[in-house]
Amino acid sequence: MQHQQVETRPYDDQRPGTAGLRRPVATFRQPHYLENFLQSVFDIADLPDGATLIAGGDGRHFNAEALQTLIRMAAANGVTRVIIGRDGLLSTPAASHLIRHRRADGGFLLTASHNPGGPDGDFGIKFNVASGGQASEALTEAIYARSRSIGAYRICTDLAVPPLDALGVHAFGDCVIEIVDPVSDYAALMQSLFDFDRIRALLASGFRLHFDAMNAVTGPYARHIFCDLLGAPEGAVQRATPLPDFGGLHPDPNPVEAPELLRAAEATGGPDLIAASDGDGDRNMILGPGGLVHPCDSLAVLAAQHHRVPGYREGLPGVARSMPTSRAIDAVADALGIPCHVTPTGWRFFCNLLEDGQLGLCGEESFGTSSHHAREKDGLWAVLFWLDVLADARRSIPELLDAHWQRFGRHHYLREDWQIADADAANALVEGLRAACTPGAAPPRGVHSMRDFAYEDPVDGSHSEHQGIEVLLDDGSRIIYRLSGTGTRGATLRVYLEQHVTAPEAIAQASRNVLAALGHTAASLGRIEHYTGLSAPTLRV
Ligand code: VG1
Ligand code: CO
Repeated sequence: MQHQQVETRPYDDQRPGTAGLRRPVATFRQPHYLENFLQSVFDIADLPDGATLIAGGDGRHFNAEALQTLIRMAAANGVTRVIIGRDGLLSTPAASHLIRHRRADGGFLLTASHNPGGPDGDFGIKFNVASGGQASEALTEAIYARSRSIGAYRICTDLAVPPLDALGVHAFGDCVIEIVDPVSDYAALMQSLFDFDRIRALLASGFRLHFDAMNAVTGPYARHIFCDLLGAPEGAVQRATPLPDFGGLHPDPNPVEAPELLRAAEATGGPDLIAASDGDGDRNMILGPGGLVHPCDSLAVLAAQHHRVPGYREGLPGVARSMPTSRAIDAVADALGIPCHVTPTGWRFFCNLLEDGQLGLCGEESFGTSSHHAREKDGLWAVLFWLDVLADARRSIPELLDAHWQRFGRHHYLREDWQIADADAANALVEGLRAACTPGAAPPRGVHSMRDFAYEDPVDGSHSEHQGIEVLLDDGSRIIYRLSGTGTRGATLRVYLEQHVTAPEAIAQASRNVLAALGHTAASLGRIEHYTGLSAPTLRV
Protein backbone atom coordinates (compact mmCIF):
# COMPACT_ATOMS: atom_id res chain seq x y z
CA MET A 1 0.00 0.00 0.00
CA GLN A 2 1.31 3.44 -1.02
CA HIS A 3 1.88 5.94 1.75
CA GLN A 4 2.40 9.66 1.67
CA GLN A 5 4.86 11.73 3.65
CA VAL A 6 3.14 14.92 4.82
CA GLU A 7 5.15 17.89 6.04
CA THR A 8 4.15 19.39 9.36
CA ARG A 9 5.29 21.77 12.07
CA PRO A 10 5.58 20.85 15.74
CA TYR A 11 3.14 21.91 18.46
CA ASP A 12 4.71 22.59 21.84
CA ASP A 13 1.87 21.36 24.07
CA GLN A 14 1.79 17.61 23.46
CA ARG A 15 3.12 16.45 26.82
CA PRO A 16 0.94 13.60 28.12
CA GLY A 17 -0.31 14.00 31.70
CA THR A 18 -1.33 11.51 34.41
CA ALA A 19 -3.07 9.31 31.83
CA GLY A 20 -2.39 10.22 28.22
CA LEU A 21 -2.73 13.41 26.18
CA ARG A 22 -6.02 15.19 26.97
CA ARG A 23 -7.05 18.36 25.25
CA PRO A 24 -10.26 20.12 24.22
CA VAL A 25 -11.69 18.67 20.99
CA ALA A 26 -11.01 22.05 19.33
CA THR A 27 -7.29 21.65 20.08
CA PHE A 28 -7.25 18.18 18.52
CA ARG A 29 -9.01 19.59 15.46
CA GLN A 30 -6.13 21.95 14.65
CA PRO A 31 -4.35 21.04 11.39
CA HIS A 32 -2.06 18.00 11.87
CA TYR A 33 -2.39 18.11 15.69
CA LEU A 34 -3.60 14.52 15.98
CA GLU A 35 -1.25 13.30 13.22
CA ASN A 36 1.77 14.91 14.89
CA PHE A 37 1.09 13.17 18.17
CA LEU A 38 0.41 9.79 16.57
CA GLN A 39 3.58 10.00 14.46
CA SER A 40 5.59 10.92 17.56
CA VAL A 41 4.32 7.70 19.18
CA PHE A 42 5.16 5.63 16.10
CA ASP A 43 8.65 7.19 15.94
CA ILE A 44 9.42 6.46 19.58
CA ALA A 45 7.48 3.28 20.42
CA ASP A 46 9.87 1.08 18.46
CA LEU A 47 7.20 -1.36 17.29
CA PRO A 48 8.49 -4.55 15.65
CA ASP A 49 8.10 -5.08 11.90
CA GLY A 50 4.61 -6.32 11.11
CA ALA A 51 3.22 -5.10 14.43
CA THR A 52 -0.31 -5.75 15.69
CA LEU A 53 -2.13 -2.91 17.43
CA ILE A 54 -5.40 -2.65 19.34
CA ALA A 55 -7.51 0.47 18.87
CA GLY A 56 -10.76 1.69 20.36
CA GLY A 57 -12.22 4.25 22.67
CA ASP A 58 -15.10 5.40 24.82
CA GLY A 59 -17.14 6.54 21.81
CA ARG A 60 -16.93 10.22 22.60
CA HIS A 61 -17.11 12.99 20.01
CA PHE A 62 -14.11 12.86 17.59
CA ASN A 63 -13.56 9.13 18.35
CA ALA A 64 -14.70 8.03 14.88
CA GLU A 65 -12.67 10.62 12.99
CA ALA A 66 -9.55 10.02 15.04
CA LEU A 67 -9.82 6.27 14.41
CA GLN A 68 -9.85 6.81 10.64
CA THR A 69 -6.64 8.81 10.86
CA LEU A 70 -5.07 6.33 13.26
CA ILE A 71 -5.80 3.36 10.97
CA ARG A 72 -4.36 5.12 7.91
CA MET A 73 -1.25 6.17 9.82
CA ALA A 74 -0.76 2.74 11.40
CA ALA A 75 -0.77 1.15 7.93
CA ALA A 76 1.75 3.74 6.71
CA ASN A 77 4.00 3.02 9.68
CA GLY A 78 4.35 -0.69 9.00
CA VAL A 79 1.59 -2.03 11.26
CA THR A 80 0.13 -5.14 9.62
CA ARG A 81 -2.89 -5.79 11.86
CA VAL A 82 -5.17 -3.32 13.60
CA ILE A 83 -7.79 -4.87 15.89
CA ILE A 84 -10.67 -2.52 16.57
CA GLY A 85 -13.73 -2.84 18.81
CA ARG A 86 -17.01 -2.75 16.89
CA ASP A 87 -18.28 0.84 16.52
CA GLY A 88 -14.81 1.94 17.59
CA LEU A 89 -15.66 1.05 21.18
CA LEU A 90 -13.38 -0.52 23.76
CA SER A 91 -13.46 0.20 27.47
CA THR A 92 -10.03 0.95 28.91
CA PRO A 93 -9.80 -2.33 30.90
CA ALA A 94 -11.13 -4.33 27.91
CA ALA A 95 -8.51 -2.72 25.65
CA SER A 96 -5.78 -3.57 28.16
CA HIS A 97 -6.99 -7.16 28.26
CA LEU A 98 -7.25 -7.40 24.47
CA ILE A 99 -3.64 -6.24 24.04
CA ARG A 100 -2.53 -9.06 26.33
CA HIS A 101 -4.99 -11.64 25.06
CA ARG A 102 -4.13 -11.09 21.39
CA ARG A 103 -0.41 -10.63 22.15
CA ALA A 104 -0.51 -7.29 20.40
CA ASP A 105 2.48 -4.96 20.40
CA GLY A 106 0.49 -2.12 21.91
CA GLY A 107 -2.70 -0.17 21.59
CA PHE A 108 -4.23 3.26 21.25
CA LEU A 109 -7.05 4.10 23.68
CA LEU A 110 -9.07 7.05 22.48
CA THR A 111 -10.53 8.56 25.62
CA ALA A 112 -10.43 11.51 27.96
CA SER A 113 -11.89 9.24 30.65
CA HIS A 114 -14.14 11.13 33.06
CA ASN A 115 -13.66 14.52 31.36
CA PRO A 116 -16.84 15.86 29.69
CA GLY A 117 -17.28 15.04 25.98
CA GLY A 118 -19.02 16.58 22.97
CA PRO A 119 -17.78 19.24 20.54
CA ASP A 120 -16.95 21.60 23.41
CA GLY A 121 -15.62 18.85 25.66
CA ASP A 122 -12.35 16.98 25.79
CA PHE A 123 -10.72 14.25 23.74
CA GLY A 124 -7.67 12.18 24.58
CA ILE A 125 -5.23 9.49 23.48
CA LYS A 126 -3.38 6.98 25.57
CA PHE A 127 -0.71 4.69 24.15
CA ASN A 128 -0.42 1.35 25.94
CA VAL A 129 2.50 -1.03 25.51
CA ALA A 130 2.58 -4.78 24.89
CA SER A 131 1.99 -5.60 28.58
CA GLY A 132 -1.39 -3.83 28.27
CA GLY A 133 -0.23 -1.05 30.60
CA GLN A 134 0.11 2.66 29.94
CA ALA A 135 3.35 3.98 28.52
CA SER A 136 5.87 4.71 31.26
CA GLU A 137 6.83 8.24 32.22
CA ALA A 138 10.15 7.82 30.37
CA LEU A 139 8.32 6.78 27.20
CA THR A 140 5.76 9.61 27.32
CA GLU A 141 8.56 12.10 27.93
CA ALA A 142 10.40 10.77 24.85
CA ILE A 143 7.18 11.03 22.80
CA TYR A 144 6.76 14.60 24.00
CA ALA A 145 10.35 15.44 23.03
CA ARG A 146 9.75 13.94 19.59
CA SER A 147 6.55 15.95 19.14
CA ARG A 148 8.58 19.14 19.59
CA SER A 149 10.86 18.43 16.65
CA ILE A 150 8.60 16.54 14.27
CA GLY A 151 8.78 17.59 10.61
CA ALA A 152 6.63 15.04 8.75
CA TYR A 153 4.20 12.19 9.25
CA ARG A 154 3.28 9.10 7.23
CA ILE A 155 -0.25 8.26 6.15
CA CYS A 156 -2.01 6.03 3.60
CA THR A 157 -4.54 8.53 2.32
CA ASP A 158 -6.09 6.09 -0.15
CA LEU A 159 -6.90 3.40 2.45
CA ALA A 160 -10.71 3.16 2.47
CA VAL A 161 -11.45 2.36 6.12
CA PRO A 162 -14.31 -0.17 6.27
CA PRO A 163 -17.46 0.59 8.26
CA LEU A 164 -16.77 -0.25 11.90
CA ASP A 165 -20.28 -1.34 12.79
CA ALA A 166 -19.97 -4.96 11.60
CA LEU A 167 -17.58 -7.68 12.72
CA GLY A 168 -15.16 -8.75 10.02
CA VAL A 169 -11.63 -8.95 8.67
CA HIS A 170 -10.55 -6.67 5.80
CA ALA A 171 -7.21 -6.75 4.00
CA PHE A 172 -5.61 -3.67 2.45
CA GLY A 173 -2.28 -4.62 0.94
CA ASP A 174 -0.08 -5.67 3.85
CA CYS A 175 -2.46 -4.37 6.50
CA VAL A 176 -5.39 -6.30 7.95
CA ILE A 177 -8.16 -4.53 9.80
CA GLU A 178 -10.08 -6.77 12.14
CA ILE A 179 -13.29 -5.61 13.78
CA VAL A 180 -14.08 -7.56 16.95
CA ASP A 181 -16.82 -7.74 19.53
CA PRO A 182 -15.56 -5.38 22.26
CA VAL A 183 -17.33 -7.28 25.05
CA SER A 184 -16.85 -11.05 24.64
CA ASP A 185 -13.16 -11.51 25.57
CA TYR A 186 -13.57 -9.20 28.54
CA ALA A 187 -16.70 -11.05 29.71
CA ALA A 188 -14.82 -14.36 29.48
CA LEU A 189 -12.03 -12.91 31.62
CA MET A 190 -14.57 -11.89 34.26
CA GLN A 191 -16.07 -15.39 34.23
CA SER A 192 -12.61 -16.82 34.91
CA LEU A 193 -12.22 -14.70 38.06
CA PHE A 194 -15.65 -14.73 39.70
CA ASP A 195 -18.26 -17.33 40.63
CA PHE A 196 -21.01 -16.38 38.16
CA ASP A 197 -23.36 -19.13 39.40
CA ARG A 198 -23.21 -17.79 42.92
CA ILE A 199 -23.77 -14.19 41.76
CA ARG A 200 -26.67 -15.33 39.54
CA ALA A 201 -28.24 -17.04 42.56
CA LEU A 202 -27.79 -13.88 44.64
CA LEU A 203 -29.53 -11.75 42.00
CA ALA A 204 -32.30 -14.35 41.65
CA SER A 205 -32.89 -14.29 45.40
CA GLY A 206 -34.20 -10.74 45.27
CA PHE A 207 -30.92 -8.85 45.77
CA ARG A 208 -31.36 -5.59 43.89
CA LEU A 209 -28.50 -4.28 41.73
CA HIS A 210 -28.57 -0.90 40.04
CA PHE A 211 -25.80 -0.04 37.59
CA ASP A 212 -25.48 3.36 35.91
CA ALA A 213 -23.29 3.43 32.80
CA MET A 214 -23.63 7.24 32.59
CA ASN A 215 -24.24 7.10 28.80
CA ALA A 216 -20.66 5.96 28.39
CA VAL A 217 -18.73 2.90 27.28
CA THR A 218 -19.67 0.39 30.01
CA GLY A 219 -23.32 0.18 28.84
CA PRO A 220 -22.84 -2.76 26.41
CA TYR A 221 -20.49 -4.53 28.84
CA ALA A 222 -22.85 -4.15 31.81
CA ARG A 223 -25.90 -5.26 29.80
CA HIS A 224 -24.16 -8.40 28.63
CA ILE A 225 -22.57 -9.32 31.95
CA PHE A 226 -25.32 -8.33 34.40
CA CYS A 227 -28.43 -9.01 32.30
CA ASP A 228 -27.50 -11.75 29.77
CA LEU A 229 -25.02 -13.71 31.87
CA LEU A 230 -26.17 -13.03 35.42
CA GLY A 231 -29.91 -12.69 34.92
CA ALA A 232 -30.41 -9.19 36.29
CA PRO A 233 -33.57 -7.52 34.96
CA GLU A 234 -33.13 -5.10 32.01
CA GLY A 235 -33.89 -2.12 34.23
CA ALA A 236 -30.93 -2.93 36.48
CA VAL A 237 -28.60 -1.27 33.96
CA GLN A 238 -29.36 2.33 33.17
CA ARG A 239 -28.07 4.93 30.71
CA ALA A 240 -26.55 1.98 28.85
CA THR A 241 -26.13 3.42 25.35
CA PRO A 242 -22.77 5.12 24.76
CA LEU A 243 -23.41 8.66 23.47
CA PRO A 244 -20.76 10.93 21.87
CA ASP A 245 -21.52 13.70 24.38
CA PHE A 246 -22.57 11.39 27.25
CA GLY A 247 -25.98 13.03 27.05
CA GLY A 248 -24.45 16.22 28.43
CA LEU A 249 -23.41 14.38 31.61
CA HIS A 250 -20.04 14.60 33.26
CA PRO A 251 -19.26 10.85 33.23
CA ASP A 252 -17.40 10.93 36.52
CA PRO A 253 -18.86 8.50 39.06
CA ASN A 254 -18.71 10.27 42.38
CA PRO A 255 -21.37 11.57 44.77
CA VAL A 256 -21.03 15.13 43.45
CA GLU A 257 -21.47 14.30 39.75
CA ALA A 258 -24.12 11.65 40.40
CA PRO A 259 -26.08 12.99 43.40
CA GLU A 260 -29.20 11.04 42.40
CA LEU A 261 -27.34 7.78 43.02
CA LEU A 262 -26.35 8.95 46.48
CA ARG A 263 -29.96 9.92 47.21
CA ALA A 264 -31.17 6.51 46.01
CA ALA A 265 -28.68 4.81 48.32
CA GLU A 266 -29.68 6.93 51.28
CA ALA A 267 -33.42 6.41 50.77
CA THR A 268 -35.06 3.60 52.74
CA GLY A 269 -35.86 0.50 50.70
CA GLY A 270 -33.33 1.35 47.98
CA PRO A 271 -31.20 -1.14 46.01
CA ASP A 272 -28.74 -3.43 47.79
CA LEU A 273 -25.87 -2.27 45.60
CA ILE A 274 -25.69 0.81 43.38
CA ALA A 275 -22.69 1.23 41.12
CA ALA A 276 -21.51 3.48 38.32
CA SER A 277 -18.53 3.80 36.03
CA ASP A 278 -16.86 6.62 34.11
CA GLY A 279 -16.50 7.55 30.42
CA ASP A 280 -13.98 4.81 29.58
CA GLY A 281 -15.06 2.22 32.16
CA ASP A 282 -12.00 2.16 34.39
CA ARG A 283 -13.50 3.88 37.45
CA ASN A 284 -16.09 2.53 39.85
CA MET A 285 -18.34 3.99 42.49
CA ILE A 286 -19.95 1.58 44.95
CA LEU A 287 -22.91 2.58 47.12
CA GLY A 288 -24.85 0.46 49.56
CA PRO A 289 -27.91 1.10 51.69
CA GLY A 290 -26.99 4.22 53.69
CA GLY A 291 -24.50 5.71 51.25
CA LEU A 292 -21.11 5.63 49.57
CA VAL A 293 -18.41 3.06 50.15
CA HIS A 294 -15.43 5.33 49.82
CA PRO A 295 -12.99 3.95 47.20
CA CYS A 296 -10.23 3.81 49.81
CA ASP A 297 -12.47 1.66 52.04
CA SER A 298 -13.63 -0.37 49.06
CA LEU A 299 -10.04 -1.33 48.22
CA ALA A 300 -9.38 -2.28 51.86
CA VAL A 301 -12.57 -4.34 52.20
CA LEU A 302 -11.92 -6.22 48.94
CA ALA A 303 -8.38 -7.01 50.10
CA ALA A 304 -9.66 -8.22 53.49
CA GLN A 305 -12.33 -10.38 51.81
CA HIS A 306 -10.28 -11.63 48.84
CA HIS A 307 -10.32 -15.25 50.04
CA ARG A 308 -14.03 -15.44 49.17
CA VAL A 309 -13.41 -14.91 45.44
CA PRO A 310 -12.20 -17.78 43.20
CA GLY A 311 -9.66 -15.73 41.21
CA TYR A 312 -7.94 -14.56 44.43
CA ARG A 313 -8.33 -17.56 46.71
CA GLU A 314 -4.68 -18.47 46.41
CA GLY A 315 -3.74 -15.26 48.17
CA LEU A 316 -2.38 -11.84 47.36
CA PRO A 317 1.40 -11.50 46.90
CA GLY A 318 1.11 -7.83 47.85
CA VAL A 319 -1.10 -4.78 47.43
CA ALA A 320 -0.46 -1.17 46.40
CA ARG A 321 -2.03 2.24 46.65
CA SER A 322 -1.17 5.64 45.24
CA MET A 323 0.44 7.89 47.85
CA PRO A 324 -2.64 10.12 48.39
CA THR A 325 -4.93 7.08 48.81
CA SER A 326 -5.85 6.39 52.44
CA ARG A 327 -3.88 4.00 54.58
CA ALA A 328 -6.90 1.73 55.12
CA ILE A 329 -5.29 -0.79 52.76
CA ASP A 330 -1.99 -0.64 54.69
CA ALA A 331 -3.80 -1.91 57.80
CA VAL A 332 -5.20 -4.89 55.88
CA ALA A 333 -1.81 -5.67 54.32
CA ASP A 334 -0.32 -5.62 57.79
CA ALA A 335 -2.89 -8.10 59.05
CA LEU A 336 -2.33 -10.33 56.01
CA GLY A 337 1.44 -10.11 56.42
CA ILE A 338 1.99 -8.91 52.85
CA PRO A 339 3.74 -5.79 51.50
CA CYS A 340 1.80 -2.63 50.67
CA HIS A 341 3.57 -0.57 47.99
CA VAL A 342 3.05 3.18 47.79
CA THR A 343 3.32 4.67 44.30
CA PRO A 344 2.79 8.08 42.69
CA THR A 345 -0.69 8.96 41.37
CA GLY A 346 -1.57 7.37 38.02
CA TRP A 347 -2.13 3.75 37.09
CA ARG A 348 1.07 3.46 35.07
CA PHE A 349 3.07 3.31 38.30
CA PHE A 350 1.41 0.03 39.31
CA CYS A 351 2.21 -1.68 36.03
CA ASN A 352 5.80 -2.83 36.66
CA LEU A 353 4.81 -4.30 40.02
CA LEU A 354 1.81 -6.04 38.44
CA GLU A 355 3.90 -7.34 35.57
CA ASP A 356 6.49 -8.63 38.05
CA GLY A 357 3.84 -10.60 39.94
CA GLN A 358 4.22 -8.54 43.12
CA LEU A 359 0.62 -7.32 43.38
CA GLY A 360 -2.78 -8.91 43.89
CA LEU A 361 -4.93 -5.81 44.27
CA CYS A 362 -4.20 -2.11 43.89
CA GLY A 363 -6.15 1.11 43.87
CA GLU A 364 -6.45 4.87 44.03
CA GLU A 365 -8.70 7.21 45.96
CA SER A 366 -10.05 8.52 42.65
CA PHE A 367 -12.53 5.64 42.32
CA GLY A 368 -10.00 3.30 40.68
CA THR A 369 -9.46 -0.33 41.71
CA SER A 370 -8.04 -3.33 39.89
CA SER A 371 -5.85 -6.41 40.12
CA HIS A 372 -3.32 -8.54 38.28
CA HIS A 373 -5.99 -9.50 35.69
CA ALA A 374 -5.32 -6.32 33.65
CA ARG A 375 -2.90 -3.40 33.51
CA GLU A 376 -5.56 -0.72 33.89
CA LYS A 377 -8.08 -0.02 36.60
CA ASP A 378 -11.38 -1.74 36.02
CA GLY A 379 -14.83 -0.45 36.94
CA LEU A 380 -17.04 -3.49 36.21
CA TRP A 381 -14.50 -5.85 37.74
CA ALA A 382 -14.87 -3.98 41.04
CA VAL A 383 -18.67 -4.30 40.92
CA LEU A 384 -18.38 -8.05 40.24
CA PHE A 385 -15.87 -8.42 43.08
CA TRP A 386 -18.33 -6.79 45.48
CA LEU A 387 -21.20 -8.94 44.22
CA ASP A 388 -19.14 -12.12 44.63
CA VAL A 389 -18.07 -11.15 48.17
CA LEU A 390 -21.67 -10.30 49.11
CA ALA A 391 -22.94 -13.56 47.61
CA ASP A 392 -20.49 -15.54 49.72
CA ALA A 393 -20.65 -13.50 52.93
CA ARG A 394 -24.46 -13.29 52.97
CA ARG A 395 -24.17 -9.93 54.66
CA SER A 396 -25.15 -6.47 53.45
CA ILE A 397 -22.70 -3.78 52.39
CA PRO A 398 -23.18 -1.71 55.58
CA GLU A 399 -22.73 -4.82 57.72
CA LEU A 400 -19.45 -5.69 55.98
CA LEU A 401 -18.21 -2.11 56.21
CA ASP A 402 -19.07 -1.78 59.91
CA ALA A 403 -17.34 -5.04 60.72
CA HIS A 404 -14.29 -3.87 58.77
CA TRP A 405 -14.11 -0.59 60.69
CA GLN A 406 -14.53 -2.35 64.01
CA ARG A 407 -11.56 -4.51 63.21
CA PHE A 408 -9.25 -1.97 61.58
CA GLY A 409 -10.62 1.40 62.68
CA ARG A 410 -11.86 3.88 60.09
CA HIS A 411 -9.74 6.13 57.89
CA HIS A 412 -11.96 9.15 57.41
CA TYR A 413 -11.06 10.61 54.04
CA LEU A 414 -11.93 13.52 51.81
CA ARG A 415 -10.47 15.16 48.71
CA GLU A 416 -10.87 18.87 48.14
CA ASP A 417 -10.34 20.20 44.61
CA TRP A 418 -9.49 23.85 44.15
CA GLN A 419 -10.02 25.04 40.57
CA ILE A 420 -7.42 27.77 40.01
CA ALA A 421 -7.67 29.90 36.89
CA ASP A 422 -4.03 30.98 36.94
CA ALA A 423 -1.74 27.96 36.61
CA ASP A 424 1.29 30.06 37.67
CA ALA A 425 -0.38 30.81 41.01
CA ALA A 426 -1.02 27.10 41.53
CA ASN A 427 2.63 26.30 40.76
CA ALA A 428 3.83 29.01 43.15
CA LEU A 429 1.68 27.52 45.91
CA VAL A 430 3.21 24.08 45.44
CA GLU A 431 6.71 25.60 45.23
CA GLY A 432 6.03 27.30 48.57
CA LEU A 433 5.17 23.97 50.18
CA ARG A 434 8.13 22.29 48.53
CA ALA A 435 10.48 24.84 50.07
CA ALA A 436 9.16 23.87 53.51
CA CYS A 437 10.16 20.25 52.80
CA THR A 438 13.88 21.04 52.47
CA PRO A 439 15.92 19.01 54.92
CA GLY A 440 16.72 21.12 57.95
CA ALA A 441 13.67 23.41 57.56
CA ALA A 442 11.77 23.59 60.86
CA PRO A 443 8.29 22.07 60.39
CA PRO A 444 5.36 24.41 61.08
CA ARG A 445 3.56 24.05 64.44
CA GLY A 446 1.53 20.85 64.70
CA VAL A 447 3.41 19.27 61.80
CA HIS A 448 5.39 16.12 62.50
CA SER A 449 7.07 15.88 59.09
CA MET A 450 6.76 16.95 55.47
CA ARG A 451 8.11 15.44 52.28
CA ASP A 452 8.10 16.08 48.55
CA PHE A 453 7.19 12.54 47.46
CA ALA A 454 9.65 10.85 45.11
CA TYR A 455 9.44 7.25 43.95
CA GLU A 456 11.96 4.70 42.87
CA ASP A 457 10.38 1.89 40.90
CA PRO A 458 11.50 -1.35 42.58
CA VAL A 459 11.37 -3.25 39.28
CA ASP A 460 13.20 -1.03 36.79
CA GLY A 461 14.83 1.43 39.19
CA SER A 462 13.38 4.50 37.44
CA HIS A 463 12.95 7.68 39.49
CA SER A 464 9.92 9.98 39.59
CA GLU A 465 10.16 13.20 41.51
CA HIS A 466 7.73 15.87 42.74
CA GLN A 467 4.78 13.52 43.03
CA GLY A 468 2.95 15.45 45.76
CA ILE A 469 3.63 17.08 49.12
CA GLU A 470 2.77 14.83 52.04
CA VAL A 471 2.30 16.37 55.48
CA LEU A 472 2.05 14.19 58.59
CA LEU A 473 0.60 15.99 61.60
CA ASP A 474 1.46 15.40 65.23
CA ASP A 475 -1.96 13.83 65.85
CA GLY A 476 -1.38 11.19 63.13
CA SER A 477 -3.61 12.79 60.51
CA ARG A 478 -2.33 13.46 57.00
CA ILE A 479 -2.64 16.14 54.33
CA ILE A 480 -1.41 15.79 50.74
CA TYR A 481 -1.20 18.50 48.09
CA ARG A 482 -0.69 17.92 44.40
CA LEU A 483 -1.67 19.41 41.06
CA SER A 484 -3.92 17.45 38.74
CA GLY A 485 -2.37 16.10 35.55
CA THR A 486 -5.61 15.37 33.68
CA GLY A 487 -7.30 18.79 33.49
CA THR A 488 -7.33 20.77 30.28
CA ARG A 489 -8.01 24.30 31.57
CA GLY A 490 -6.19 26.33 34.28
CA ALA A 491 -4.96 24.20 37.19
CA THR A 492 -6.62 22.01 39.79
CA LEU A 493 -5.05 21.76 43.21
CA ARG A 494 -6.01 18.53 44.93
CA VAL A 495 -5.88 18.50 48.72
CA TYR A 496 -6.36 15.09 50.33
CA LEU A 497 -7.34 14.80 54.01
CA GLU A 498 -7.10 11.66 56.12
CA GLN A 499 -7.62 10.82 59.78
CA HIS A 500 -7.69 7.40 61.38
CA VAL A 501 -10.13 6.84 64.27
CA THR A 502 -10.92 3.81 66.40
CA ALA A 503 -13.54 5.01 68.93
CA PRO A 504 -17.05 3.81 67.97
CA GLU A 505 -18.52 7.32 68.17
CA ALA A 506 -15.78 8.70 65.89
CA ILE A 507 -16.25 5.83 63.44
CA ALA A 508 -19.97 6.60 63.20
CA GLN A 509 -19.48 10.29 62.39
CA ALA A 510 -19.62 11.75 58.88
CA SER A 511 -16.16 12.18 57.35
CA ARG A 512 -16.96 15.77 56.44
CA ASN A 513 -17.47 16.66 60.10
CA VAL A 514 -14.46 14.74 61.34
CA LEU A 515 -12.20 16.37 58.72
CA ALA A 516 -13.55 19.95 58.82
CA ALA A 517 -10.77 21.22 61.10
CA LEU A 518 -8.09 19.42 59.07
CA GLY A 519 -9.42 21.14 55.95
CA HIS A 520 -8.86 24.54 57.60
CA THR A 521 -5.35 23.50 58.64
CA ALA A 522 -4.63 22.43 55.04
CA ALA A 523 -5.84 25.76 53.65
CA SER A 524 -3.72 27.80 56.02
CA LEU A 525 -0.63 25.60 55.80
CA GLY A 526 -0.73 25.78 52.00
CA ARG A 527 -1.56 29.55 52.10
CA ILE A 528 -4.16 28.78 49.47
CA GLU A 529 -6.02 32.07 49.75
CA HIS A 530 -2.76 34.04 49.66
CA TYR A 531 -1.72 32.45 46.37
CA THR A 532 -5.09 32.05 44.68
CA GLY A 533 -7.58 34.42 46.28
CA LEU A 534 -9.88 31.44 46.86
CA SER A 535 -11.38 30.90 50.28
CA ALA A 536 -13.16 27.57 49.69
CA PRO A 537 -12.61 24.51 47.52
CA THR A 538 -14.60 24.07 44.32
CA LEU A 539 -15.49 20.45 45.06
CA ARG A 540 -15.31 17.95 47.93
CA VAL A 541 -15.45 14.23 47.18
C1 VG1 B 1 -6.71 11.67 38.17
C2 VG1 B 1 -6.68 10.85 39.45
C3 VG1 B 1 -5.72 9.67 39.30
C4 VG1 B 1 -6.12 8.84 38.08
C5 VG1 B 1 -6.16 9.74 36.85
C6 VG1 B 1 -6.63 9.01 35.61
O1 VG1 B 1 -5.43 12.22 37.94
O2 VG1 B 1 -6.29 11.65 40.55
O3 VG1 B 1 -5.77 8.91 40.48
O4 VG1 B 1 -5.19 7.81 37.87
O5 VG1 B 1 -7.06 10.82 37.08
O6 VG1 B 1 -7.89 8.47 35.79
P1 VG1 B 1 -5.07 13.75 38.30
O7 VG1 B 1 -3.65 13.93 37.84
O8 VG1 B 1 -6.07 14.63 37.62
O9 VG1 B 1 -5.21 13.87 39.80
V1 VG1 B 1 -8.94 8.37 34.46
O10 VG1 B 1 -10.26 7.38 34.88
O11 VG1 B 1 -9.26 9.98 34.21
O12 VG1 B 1 -8.02 7.68 33.26
CO1 CO C 1 -11.37 6.65 33.31
